[in-house]
Amino acid sequence: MSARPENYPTHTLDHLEDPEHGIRVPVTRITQDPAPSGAENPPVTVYRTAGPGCAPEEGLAPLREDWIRGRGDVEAYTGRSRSLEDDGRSAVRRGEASAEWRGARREPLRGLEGRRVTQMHYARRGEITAEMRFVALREGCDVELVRSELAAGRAIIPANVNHPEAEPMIIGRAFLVKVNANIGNSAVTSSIAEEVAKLEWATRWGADTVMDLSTGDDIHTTREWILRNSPVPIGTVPIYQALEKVNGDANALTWEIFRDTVIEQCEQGVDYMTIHAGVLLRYVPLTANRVTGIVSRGGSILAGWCLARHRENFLYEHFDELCAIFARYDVSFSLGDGLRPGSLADANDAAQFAELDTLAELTARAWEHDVQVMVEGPGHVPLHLVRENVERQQELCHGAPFYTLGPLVTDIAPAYDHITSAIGATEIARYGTAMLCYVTPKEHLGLPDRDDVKTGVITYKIAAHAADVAKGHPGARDRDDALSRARFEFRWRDQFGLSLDPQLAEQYHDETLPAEPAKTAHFCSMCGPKFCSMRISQDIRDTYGDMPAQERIALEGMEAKSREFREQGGTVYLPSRSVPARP
Ligand code: IRN
Ligand code: FE2
Repeated sequence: MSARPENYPTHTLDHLEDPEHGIRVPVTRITQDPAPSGAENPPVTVYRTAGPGCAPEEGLAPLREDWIRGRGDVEAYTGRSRSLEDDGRSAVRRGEASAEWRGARREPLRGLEGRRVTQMHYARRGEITAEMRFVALREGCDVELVRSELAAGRAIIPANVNHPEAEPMIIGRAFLVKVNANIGNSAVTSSIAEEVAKLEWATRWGADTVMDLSTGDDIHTTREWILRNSPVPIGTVPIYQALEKVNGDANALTWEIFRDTVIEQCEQGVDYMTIHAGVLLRYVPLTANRVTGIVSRGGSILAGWCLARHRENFLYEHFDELCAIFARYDVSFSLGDGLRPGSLADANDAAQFAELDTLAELTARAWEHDVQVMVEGPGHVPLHLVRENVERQQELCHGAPFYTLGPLVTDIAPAYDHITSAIGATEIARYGTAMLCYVTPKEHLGLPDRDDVKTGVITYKIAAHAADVAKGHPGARDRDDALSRARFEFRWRDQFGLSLDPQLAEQYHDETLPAEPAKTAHFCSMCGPKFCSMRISQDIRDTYGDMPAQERIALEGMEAKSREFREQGGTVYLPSRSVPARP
């Protein structure tokens, strides 16, 4: 993998600058050719998640370190991670590659006793942090909007004080819709080096956050390498690691084991954690008659624990202690939807909505500690029931950001569930969901490989972007307009460069018109040179440049097409291979 993850020759790494506050936000600049008239086409600036790139053994520069220490409310201490160091940074022990950690070793930081070092806390006190300025520049909005949304709990900046490498980003309905990509090893098929490569790969295609769902050996080491290399916030589901610590025996889980696991992850720098604290003992029977029962992994672990011990979920019972821990590292809650529906039949049922009521209660409790919160959502939901999910969550949880897994709008398309879920994701984002958890083509079938990760991320970028445009987010359509102009002016390279997957677009184009001159030809293989609607429209524009009435254009356009058609001998389809490339 190249150190600079640019996707196309017309892409370069650039920066938006706030020199007064010493803030530089990496962006991708996409340059364009001039129009046929000779007029300049300005470069298009695109939100970038891939960071500056780095060597995996050295990690990224700690961008936020001075900001965090400069606030004077944290202390360095000898944390748990220190004692786990041999298992931590020493080497990549499995997989083909073996690499020594060469980067800096830092003591973990935490808030001073009694201090809340969360972005929500600063926002509520009226303080503008460097993280907020970074985000405002990145989103192209006023920093006061960032502060007030954070203060109200309607947005979060996941930013653990021990993940200074991360570039601040914001999750909230007033901002661009974000996409999360899950990665995670399985003992059989993946190595640490592969997980770091997956992280780079996912951010290269635009993942805004990454969740490390690793299980099995080397879980601590894998996470360490991922964090030190990640320019995006990292999320985890700590119950997975806690379960490893008791050798997979859910009944042996205790609050203490869970708490220590959480602290270990706080010290490493995990930015947000999925906590399935809404799976209450009394809700479990509500799933008994479902078609697919409990499909959440974390949800089923906790439901099993509650039933076996006939006790209330220890995450619910100890929730305030968890809040106190999160407040000292600025870890955000992602309140897990352990009872989410796993089939259309189970959508919007009593179990799902009972849990949502509890997640709303927990949101308010976390806010009392100034801890940032987002709330997780479904799952599988038929299209006509999707909107109700986000509206209900927004109302009950007082606007806390919603973070959903799809939802899939049909159950009949395994191998295409990136699509079934992106349909639901677009709908739910349009009505206010702030972040979408991607689904890959391997959902329900197996572990995603490199291609699946890319397909999942791009599919979800489409859903998120479509929602941004539909919401009328300022400037959201700029890239569409630039690409459409490039298409209209037959600037093929610009079309590729402006697209989400430039190489694939170019490859598809070249499959039918491989010759170099075809890149500047005023047609494509879909219609051929004679019937190209874009070219005809251009001819119309040339003829009636001063824009007569709409009817006139339409009429002339139809006449022109009809003329072309007759001149061609009235054949509807031309074999594409017979199309001569223009010099
Ligand atoms: C997102 C919304 N609802 C669930 N998710 C994601 O699913 C969550 O963020 C995490 O990545 C994964 C947790 O799955 P389980 O443990 O709930 O199955
Ligand atoms: Fe599913």
